[in-house]
Amino acid sequence: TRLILATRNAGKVNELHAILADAGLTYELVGADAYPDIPDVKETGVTFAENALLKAHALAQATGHPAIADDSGLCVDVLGGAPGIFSARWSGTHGNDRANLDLLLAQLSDIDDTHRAAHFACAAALALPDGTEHVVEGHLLGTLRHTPSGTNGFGYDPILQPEGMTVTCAELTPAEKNAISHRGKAFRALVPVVRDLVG
Ligand code: ITT
Repeated sequence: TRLILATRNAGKVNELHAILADAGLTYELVGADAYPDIPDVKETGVTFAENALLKAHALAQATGHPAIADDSGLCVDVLGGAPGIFSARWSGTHGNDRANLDLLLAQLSDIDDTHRAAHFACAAALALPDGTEHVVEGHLLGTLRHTPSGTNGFGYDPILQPEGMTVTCAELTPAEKNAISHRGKAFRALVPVVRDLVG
């Protein structure tokens, strides 16, 4: 069976491939790059789950194959959950990780260590061409540093220190991060759903 992953991020494809293989599931997993003629769907949802479902349904409809999509971001308690679904474009330009991180740190400059709780969230959705859908969420709780530390990962990894740790996500190896991350948890939670609905 062919399974489409609604992302152009090769790292995400590899990560999900490894998780499915660990679970003994052997699908032909292909990223959205395999379908260059299918336009990216507008992320008009107001939650991670809505956006993940929008992307998964669009790809399942367009390809005729089961599709998986994820939507993720950083939610800061003292900002009422922002940047949230706007994490990738918090500074205005989509995907400018450094500008996004710098703006967030500036916005939190007056906030002391006891009020810097935040979490990464990831919604992972599976949609079938017949309209069947399922969505799961994973979270990674932590606190935000005042200055970035570490060079691994991407996005807000250099400032999120997971609960119970003394390093940031950007100081973890990819395997260490996957084991605890919002995306790792969501993708692993999706495995039994894929087994049930796709077979
Ligand atoms: P897609 O092609 O898969 O849509 P994307 O990077 O645009 O990739 P995501 O929904 O995966 O979109 O991520 C949204 C933003 O949230 C991302 O740009 C980061 O700023 C932040 N983010 C999400 N997961 C993160 C993680 O594991 N570590 C650090 N930052 C993360």
